[in-house]
Amino acid sequence: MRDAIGGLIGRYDQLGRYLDRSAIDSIEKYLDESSLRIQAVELINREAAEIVREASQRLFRDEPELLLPGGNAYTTRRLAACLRDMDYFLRYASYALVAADSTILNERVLNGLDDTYKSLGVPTGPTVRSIILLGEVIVERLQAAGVESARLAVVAAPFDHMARGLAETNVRQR
Ligand SMILES: CCC1=C(C)/C(=C/C2=NC(=C\c3[nH]c(/C=C4\NC(=O)[C@H](C)[C@H]4CC)c(C)c3CCC(=O)O)/C(CCC(=O)O)=C2C)NC1=O
Repeated sequence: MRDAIGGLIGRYDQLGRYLDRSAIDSIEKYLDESSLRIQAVELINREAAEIVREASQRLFRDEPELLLPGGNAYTTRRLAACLRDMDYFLRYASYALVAADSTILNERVLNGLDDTYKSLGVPTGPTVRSIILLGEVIVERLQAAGVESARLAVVAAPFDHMARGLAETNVRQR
């Protein structure tokens, strides 16, 4: 597991170089964003269950056939697996948010996920959508708490990363 500062220092160490202007700029950016990252993670920790519920309700409102016979989230067992997956996405996004580094998402979440989903018939499109909806619900709650919209790309980033990663492996293999 890597974080933004550890990764940056590692790169400069490997080159045997002092931190230059661009390194200092990235560190300053990281520090400027840090209170927002903490605020987002605190929100997630406090409201994880409601965030998953809200995002899943939006998903099933848009795609009600998932819950009907023949749908992948049909039966309580599969619905529970779907909500659990959303909870995984949310928890790992919170780690990536404090780390300011999305590498952990590749290693722990995305690696092999597409194959698992294919073998179980879990549809990629709606799963990608569930990830984006989780990010949207959090962004809306932070906006409601008074955070400027322009600063919220940082919070959406890990969700975008997972959504893109899952959508891309899917496109590549088709
Ligand atoms: C921490 C990293 C991690 C992830 C991400 C993960 C995902 C994951 N989701 C699974 C199943 C599943 N995932 C879903 C998800 C959905 N079905 C839908 O229609 C919706 C679109 C969607 C929810 C948004 C479902 C329904 C299953 C059960 C499929 C089945 O057993 O038939 C499985 C198969 C094994 C199991 O059921 O536990 C894995 C490994 N496991 C992990 O360890």
